[in-house]
Amino acid sequence: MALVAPILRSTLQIFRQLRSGRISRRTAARLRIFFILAIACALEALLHVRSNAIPRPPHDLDAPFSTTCQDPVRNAAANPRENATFVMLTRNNELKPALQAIENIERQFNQWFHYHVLFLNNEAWDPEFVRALKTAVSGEATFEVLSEEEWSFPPQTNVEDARAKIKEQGDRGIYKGGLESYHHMCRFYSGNFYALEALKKYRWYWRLEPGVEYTCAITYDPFLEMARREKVYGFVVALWEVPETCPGLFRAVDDFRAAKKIPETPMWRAMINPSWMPWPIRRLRGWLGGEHRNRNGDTWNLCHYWSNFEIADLDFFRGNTYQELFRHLDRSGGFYDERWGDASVHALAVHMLLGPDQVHHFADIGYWHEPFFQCPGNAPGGQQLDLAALGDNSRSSPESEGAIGCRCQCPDDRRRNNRGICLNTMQAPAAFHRPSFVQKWRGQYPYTINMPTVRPVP
Ligand SMILES: Nc1nc2c(ncn2[C@@H]2O[C@H](COP(=O)(O)OP(=O)(O)OP(=O)(O)O)[C@@H](O)[C@H]2O)c(=O)[nH]1
Ligand SMILES: [Mg+2]
Repeated sequence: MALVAPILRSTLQIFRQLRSGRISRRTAARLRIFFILAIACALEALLHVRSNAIPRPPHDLDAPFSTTCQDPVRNAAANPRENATFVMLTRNNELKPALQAIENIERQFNQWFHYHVLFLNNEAWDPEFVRALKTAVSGEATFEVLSEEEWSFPPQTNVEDARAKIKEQGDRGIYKGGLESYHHMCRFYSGNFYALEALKKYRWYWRLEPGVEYTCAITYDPFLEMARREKVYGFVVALWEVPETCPGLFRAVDDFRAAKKIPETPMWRAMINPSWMPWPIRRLRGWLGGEHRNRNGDTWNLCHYWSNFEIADLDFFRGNTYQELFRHLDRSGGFYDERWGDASVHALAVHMLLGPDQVHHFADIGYWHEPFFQCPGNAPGGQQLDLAALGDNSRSSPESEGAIGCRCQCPDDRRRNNRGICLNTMQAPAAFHRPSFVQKWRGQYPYTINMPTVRPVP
């Protein structure tokens, strides 16, 4: 207060003198200082924002794996299966959507490649479920029940307090925040799944959910291509997180990053909205904390990969740093005090620990998890009409310019029904071709930013 009053008095005096047209030498000097300070602050803020810019790589680092139909029978015969499995966490009462998802992935992919499917449940399996799903999978299918520790609160949790917080999130209308089982699910997929005994022998996993639909044929082996191109994490849809579910998550992850001295790479910066506030105010905001804000006063842009689809190298999650990160988050209580989602935890970890060439956007995969979809459309001249394995083409969407899919049945003419802002922001470190400022301003984000080159695999 002692400082604010004289500043206010001087400001008033300056205004009075400006209005009267008679500016004293003292006021002129004050004005000069004021303008110099204002310009310095603006320049510093500009420099801060510029220092967070994502450098453009010399060429695109992540092209689609395929841009036409291929012969799936030949592809399956040409290479042994990767050390990989599908994983579906589901409940007995989800028999119908689980069966639908399995029949769909079998028709679009697994009828040729016969990968194993691991079904997980937190309760004893219903024999009817097991019988129906086992019959539907063309590879091997196994059914596991999670242990109490794998599907519950972390040790040392005050369960009563945690339940009260969950109830309070439900009362506030936070999306699925009031469902204890949903919190367990998010915690499980953030930290416990990769350590399961039943998954130990596998290196790769493809996450499947009941009710999802693959809308195009996948005629090559995504696991094999991930391995060949040294990719670690693959996704189809990138979106904004629901802000109310995780106000403290970004701070917790960034504090971990800073404590471990993990550098702020372009990948990490792709998750950040740099603050336009001048340095002292920015640092003050960082010190005071606040939702989605780190200690520098910058905020998370809330972008994340929609983890209901995920093809990933499990060794990434099993690595020491990811496990330490999970333990750090688990100890902080945010999986229950808030409703931290595994999608955001994975995405922040991926952007903290991986390089831009290790993440893959499956732009050629058609995928629908209510309410969002991506559908690449049908590649002109690339539909392999004489290939018996792909069957009849009569129900496919028409071929369209620039499309890269195989035998897709897209829900409508659009390639996706979610805005491409997060996709473009998160892929910027890998993208030589990017939308221009004008395109961004008009909201025109390309469907896939790294087209059309498919780099040959050595
Ligand atoms: N066994 C079991 N599986 C669950 C439970 N809750 C969720 N799951 C599974 O966890 C996965 C994610 O749950 P969803 O309810 O689909 O969550 P979501 O995809 O984040 O949210 P939606 O957009 O509503 O689908 C699905 O495979 C569910 O079947 C549970 O209590 N028990
Ligand atoms: Mg779901």
